[in-house]
Amino acid sequence: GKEHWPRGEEAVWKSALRDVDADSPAIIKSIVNHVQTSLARQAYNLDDLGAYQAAALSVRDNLLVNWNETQLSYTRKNPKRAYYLSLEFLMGRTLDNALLNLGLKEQYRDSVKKLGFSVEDILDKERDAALGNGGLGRLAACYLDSGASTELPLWGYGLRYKYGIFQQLISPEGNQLEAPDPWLENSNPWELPRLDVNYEIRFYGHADRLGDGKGIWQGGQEVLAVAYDVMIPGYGTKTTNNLRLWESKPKRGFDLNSFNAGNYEAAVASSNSADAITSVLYPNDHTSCMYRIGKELRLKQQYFWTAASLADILRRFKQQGKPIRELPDFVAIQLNDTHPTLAIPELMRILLDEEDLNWEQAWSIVTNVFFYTNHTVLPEALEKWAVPLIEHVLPRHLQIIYDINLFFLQAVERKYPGDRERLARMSLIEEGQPKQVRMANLAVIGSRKVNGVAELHSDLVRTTILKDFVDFEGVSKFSNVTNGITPRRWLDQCNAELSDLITKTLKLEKEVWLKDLFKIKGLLEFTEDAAFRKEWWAIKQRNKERLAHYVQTTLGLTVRTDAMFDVQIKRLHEYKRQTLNILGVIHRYLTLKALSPAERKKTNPRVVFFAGKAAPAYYIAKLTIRLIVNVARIVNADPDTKDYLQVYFLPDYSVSLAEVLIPASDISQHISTAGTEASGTSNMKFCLNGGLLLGTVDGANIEIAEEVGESNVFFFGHLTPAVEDLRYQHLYHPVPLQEKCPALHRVIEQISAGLFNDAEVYEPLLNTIRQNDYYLLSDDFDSYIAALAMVDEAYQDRDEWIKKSIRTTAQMGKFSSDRAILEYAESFWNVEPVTVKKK
Ligand code: Z15
Repeated sequence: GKEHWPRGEEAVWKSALRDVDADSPAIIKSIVNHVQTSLARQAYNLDDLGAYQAAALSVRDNLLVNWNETQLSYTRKNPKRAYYLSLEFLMGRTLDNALLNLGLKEQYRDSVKKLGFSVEDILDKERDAALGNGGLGRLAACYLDSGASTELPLWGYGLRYKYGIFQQLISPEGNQLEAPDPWLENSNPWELPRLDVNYEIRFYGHADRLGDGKGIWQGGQEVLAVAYDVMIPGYGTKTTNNLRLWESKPKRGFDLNSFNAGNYEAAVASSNSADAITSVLYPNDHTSCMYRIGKELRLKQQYFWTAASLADILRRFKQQGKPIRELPDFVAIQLNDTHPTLAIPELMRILLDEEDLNWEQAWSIVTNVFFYTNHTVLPEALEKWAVPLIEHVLPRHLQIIYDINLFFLQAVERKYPGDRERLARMSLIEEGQPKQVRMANLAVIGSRKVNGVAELHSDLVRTTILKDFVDFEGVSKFSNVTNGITPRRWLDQCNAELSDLITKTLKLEKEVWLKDLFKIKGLLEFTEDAAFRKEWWAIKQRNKERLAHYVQTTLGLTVRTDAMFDVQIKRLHEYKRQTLNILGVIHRYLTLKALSPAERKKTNPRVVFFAGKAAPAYYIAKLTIRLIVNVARIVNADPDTKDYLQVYFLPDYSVSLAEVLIPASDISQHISTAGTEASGTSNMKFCLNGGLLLGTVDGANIEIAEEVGESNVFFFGHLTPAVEDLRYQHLYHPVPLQEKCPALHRVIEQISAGLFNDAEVYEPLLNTIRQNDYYLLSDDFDSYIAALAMVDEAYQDRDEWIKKSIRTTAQMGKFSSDRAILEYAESFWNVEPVTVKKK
C-alpha cells in the first residue's frame, strides 16, 4: 500500500532510484544516491533528519569541488596567505548558508519538495556548531565568510571541541543549569577528517639552554593533533576556503578518559589525558583563567592549537622551497585576542632550536608575521599565566619568554633610563605570588600591528592599557579595525523577505548589494514611499509572528504580536547591564500598576525579550537570570498589566535563535557602561534588519549613530570620560541610593521585599548596586528611563518610526564584515584576492 512508498512524488523517486543514468535532475539523483549509499538508508522510512543528512552530503559534494579548485589555485599561484587563529568559531548552522552562497537554495527547495520534504523542516534538523562563547567567536565566523566572499586566501585555525558551549536549561526556580552539548552525536557532514595530516605536540619534559639563545626540549608527554577541515564557501564566488580544526588523540592508544556529564566544571578540569585537550570549549567569556579551575588544561589547549597550526603553516610554506627568512612575505597570522599568543614563543623556538637562526633573525621574522587584535579593556579579561605553570607545561617556552623580556626591557631602559616603574609596568612578567606572564604585553611586542575593534575601543587601548607601548613603539603600530557582520547570514539568510524587498526596491541583483553593502543606501529615497513603508512594516510583523510561533512551540507561551518587541540578547555580564534592563522593566511594571485602567490603555504595549548564557561560575550573572525569570513570571500573570507588558527569558541562546530574534525586533538594547563594550556586533545585526538601537555611547554604537544619524538612535547615560570620576565618587563620597536615585531605590526595595519571590536570594545582586555600583546603574538609571519613554513616544508615530527603521538599514553599509576583512588584508597583511576561475 501507499504507506510503504516514499514521501513525495512517486515518479521522481522511481526514476532516481532506478539507476544512475536515470533522467531525473542531478540534485534529486545526488540526494537519493546519498540516502542509499552514504546513509545506507531506504527511501521507505526516510525522516526529516535523514533527508537533512542526504541533502547536506549532496551540497557537500558541490563544496568539495570548489574547495579542491581553490586550494589548487592557491598552490599554483602561491600568493601570500593569511591565517586567522581563533580559539572560538561560532559557526551556527551550515546547510542554509552553503545553499545561499552556492546560489542553489531554490533548486534544492524544489528537489526536496518533489521528494516529499520541506526545505525549512530539513534546515531545522541541523544542530548548531557552537564552538564559541559570544561576540569574539561569531566575529571569527563572519570573517571566514567574508574572506571567502572577497576571494582572500584566508584559512582559519581552531579546535574541534567534542562539546561546544553548554546547553542552557532553566530550573523551576529560575536558575541556569548547564548540560553538555554533544553536537557531533549525529555525525557531522561538514567536516573532512584528515587523519593523514597530524603533528606530535609535546608537553612537560625538560629544557636545556645551549647558548646563543638556543635550546633543546625533550621528554614529557607527546599528543597527536589530527586535522579536520571545514569548507568555507564564498558568496557568489568559486572560492571555498578552509577552517582547519585540531582534534587531540593519544599517541599510543590506551590513554582514554571518560567525560563526566554530571558536573560540568569538574569535568572540564578532570583529566590530564590526551583526548581531554579538545574535549570541551571553556565557557568563560571575559574571564581570564587565573581565578578558574582547570587552568592547566586551558593552557594545554592554547599550546596544542598554536603549535599544531604553526607546524602546519610552516610545512605548507616549506613545500614551496623558499628560505625561511621569506616567511613574512608569504604568511600573515592574525591572533584573535591573546588566546594564541603562545604562537610567538613557539615560532621563536622553531626558528632558534630547529631552523638554527640567530636571535635577531628569528625575532625579525616573528615580529613581521603576527598581528594582534585586542577585544577588551576589562582588567579581569586580560590573560595572565602563572610562571610556575608555564614552567611545568612548557619549560622551553618560559626560557624564551624570559629572553624576549630581557632584550625588550633592555631596549626600554635605553629609551627611559632609570624609569623603574615603567619597566615594571611594561615587563612581560608581573611580580607577585606567583609571578605571572602578561599575555597582552607579549602579543604586543611580538606583533607587527595591534588593533582594537571599534574607534572608541582602539582609542582606549592606546590611551589606557597599552599607553606605555604606544609611547615606546610609536602610535602607528596601534590602529583600529571596526568589526563587521556578514550580510549574507545576518540579512539574506535570517530575513529572506526583507532581503527580497530590498532587491526588488533597489532594482539590483542581490549578489550585487550583498557584496557591496554600501549600495543599500539606495533605500533612502524610498522612505517617503507609503507603499514601500507598508511592505517594510508587514515584513517586520511577520518576523514577529515567526518569533511568537517559536516561543509558542518551544515554551508553550503566547506572545502578543501587536506590541513593540524590545530585545536584549548577549552573554550575561555585569558590564552589559542586563540588570539595568530588568530593573527598568520592574519600574515600568510598578508605574503601570499605579495607573488607572483608562490611563494604562494609552500606553504602548511592550514585549521584552532576554536571552543569553552566564558563565557557569559567574554567580551574579546567574542571579540576574533568576531575577529576569521570576519577574517574567509575576508580570506576565498580572491581569492589570499583562496587556501592556510581557517579559520573556528565552533559554539556550544560540546563533540559530538569534536568527529568529533579530529580524523580529523593533528596538534592541546595547546598554553597557560607557567604555566597557569593545564593539558589539549584534547591535549591527539588529540595525541591518531595521531594528532601532537603544544604547549607551559605547563601542560600535557610536559609529552606528554616526552612519545612520543620531536622530535614528536612542542614546542615554554617562560618557566614557565621566566613568572614572563617578567610580571615585562611589568609593570616597557615596550618596545613599534613596537620595541619589529614588526611582531605582524604589525598584530595588520592591525586590528586597519579595515582590518577585525569594527575597533573600537576590540580596547579593542588589548589593552590587547598593555598595560600590561599579557599573554605574545608579548614575544612568534616570536617563535610561527617560530614553525608554522617548522610545515609546517615537513608536506612537508609526510612520515616522518606519522611516527611522528604513534609514537605519539603509545606512549600515560600513558594517559589512567584507569591509572589515579587506581592511585587515590591505593595511595589515598585504594579502590580495585570488580569483578562482568558474568553470
Ligand atoms: C568576547 O566575545 C569579546 C571580548 C573578549 O575579550 C572576549 Cl574574551 C570575548 C567581544 C567583545 O566583548 C565585543 O564587544 C566585541 O564586539 C567582540 O568581542 C568581537 O570583537
